[in-house]
Amino acid sequence: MTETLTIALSKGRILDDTLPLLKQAGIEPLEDLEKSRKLIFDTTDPSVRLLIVRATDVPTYVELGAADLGVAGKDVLMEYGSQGLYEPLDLKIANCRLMTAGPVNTPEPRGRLRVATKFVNVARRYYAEQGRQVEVIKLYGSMELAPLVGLADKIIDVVDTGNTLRANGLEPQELIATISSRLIVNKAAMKMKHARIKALIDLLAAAVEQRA
Ligand code: PRT
Ligand code: MG
Repeated sequence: MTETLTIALSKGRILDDTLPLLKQAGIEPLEDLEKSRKLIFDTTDPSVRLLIVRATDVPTYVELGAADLGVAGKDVLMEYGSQGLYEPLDLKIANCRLMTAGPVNTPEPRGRLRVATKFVNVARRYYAEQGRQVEVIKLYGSMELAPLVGLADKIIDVVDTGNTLRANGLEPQELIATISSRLIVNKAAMKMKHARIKALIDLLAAAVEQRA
């Protein structure tokens, strides 16, 4: 009997960069995921299916066992808290940096710093480690706008080229973490389906090596 495996992915850069790795591990979706509105896909391996979820929801699906495995950015994992998950492999894809950013040539305010971000847990931890008093403002997107309209002094966001920051008169400032996407695994699945999951991790690790 072949155990089934469910893998949670998000559309966009994670999907684009993960599909070639899965292909090398012998897993290809049976239809074009970007073109379809479906959220569950069969693959060339009849025992493997793919789920499409929001990037920030991948850890939830995997920790709670709705998916056995998933691919999530380290930024998302830092914010979610990954003690309920295994993180056995750095896929070295969707690389970027988690950074503070603020208006160009603007001195920091004297009092309490206001920081807008969707990474509120990361932000609180980062400034607490520095002993810095901050007010963290939760946003769900378009963080770059916040300093321009006086909502916040700084933002914390992921940066790749920095073009989005520059286009809005902001500059990258402090590096919080270098980010890549990780394979994550449900803890119970890792026990119950160990041989199967270990074999897939090994194939993906080889695919990552080959890409490097
Ligand atoms: O878009 P959605 O709200 O559904 O979720 P998401 O933004 O978390 O998902 P997605 O697919 O955009 O990103 C998935 C993962 O890709 C993130 O968790 C990161 O680990 C990683 N990644 C790599 C990035 C970027 N590069 C990146 N550049 N995620 C987001 N961006 C954003 C950045 O914040 C900026 O607004 O893309 C914009 C362009 O970046 P620049 O610096 O090149 O201009
Ligand atoms: Mg996005």
